[in-house]
Amino acid sequence: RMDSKKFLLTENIACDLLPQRNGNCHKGEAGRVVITAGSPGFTGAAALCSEAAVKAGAGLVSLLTPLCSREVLAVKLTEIMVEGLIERMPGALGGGATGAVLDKAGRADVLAIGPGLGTSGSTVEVIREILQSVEVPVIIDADALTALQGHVGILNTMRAPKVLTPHPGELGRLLDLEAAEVDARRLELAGKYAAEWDAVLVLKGAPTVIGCPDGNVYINTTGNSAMATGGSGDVLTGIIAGLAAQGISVQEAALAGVYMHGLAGDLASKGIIGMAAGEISQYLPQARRIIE
Ligand code: NPW
Ligand code: AMP
Ligand code: MG
Repeated sequence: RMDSKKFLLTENIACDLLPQRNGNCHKGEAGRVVITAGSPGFTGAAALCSEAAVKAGAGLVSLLTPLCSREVLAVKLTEIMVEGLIERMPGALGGGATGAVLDKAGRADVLAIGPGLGTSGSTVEVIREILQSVEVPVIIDADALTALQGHVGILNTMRAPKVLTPHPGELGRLLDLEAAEVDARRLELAGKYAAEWDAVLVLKGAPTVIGCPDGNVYINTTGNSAMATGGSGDVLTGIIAGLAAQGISVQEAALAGVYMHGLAGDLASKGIIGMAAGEISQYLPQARRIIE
């Protein structure tokens, strides 16, 4: 049986993991992120995720979204490049989207996939095809996790290093367990399935726990209940992608990212209920300064 250890995820650990930047670097060296996210009614998830990657320090962020969501997102997002993906029906990705995402991701440092992307049949197929072929590190969240329901075997055939960021409902879907049971067994399940899937498994909640491929588990010490608001998780995905693009491993990015997300949420909300998820991103530079 694997000897799994448990650690508190503290500021010192996060500090040691944060990416360093050369004073003379240019945007292409500061990390290229590709995000595949959004669909009608869920454009906010794509916007929150993309903006968080910028505020986590990524040099260039591209958003690939179903064609019918492209214009609204291009209006919403200023620093982010927005491209439309071919659709089978409005909001449902067509087969040609797979190659477009793989091509773009192949020229980037990291891919994040899932926030607000939708769960229509053709979208789910495209997500699975992308995961089976992608070669750059990938952050798998939200609807990309749901696309793996009944297909978790894909995780063991993937070549790319990967981070999964489920809440208990999403991990429960993959394991055929109730969310309440996942919540109650969070430490055990995070370590067990991180090892089984050779993935970094960020099981979100209070507290968020991070299982590593070696079976070790980190317990986060930042964050508060003001973060229980729509879009908080989409922000976390953008942070982890933004950090992973800056030259650290997916495990380092997941650990530093979870810590920074919670700290930015603490700074933004001051523990007072009524924060909007996008405010977390605005406090990321300050959180980074505190940790460094
Ligand atoms: P219940 O009934 O609430 O108690 P889903 P989702 C259960 C996008 N978003 N945390 C929960 O139980 C996302 O990116 C877009 C959360 C329920 O049965 C996704 O693409 C936004 N849930 C899509 O919406 C802002 C928990 O899991 C189920 C839980 C759907 O994502 C919002 C919910 O999971 C959102 O981010 C826990 N700790 N424990 C936007 N502005 O565009 C149990 N559950 O059905 O995957 O729904 O997480 O909202
Ligand atoms: P999602 O459900 O995908 O939007 O993710 C929610 C995010 O907010 C995760 O990062 C959670 O850890 C965080 N969060 C939600 N509720 C709390 C809470 N009560 N305390 C701390 N963090 C929370
Ligand atoms: Mg989510």
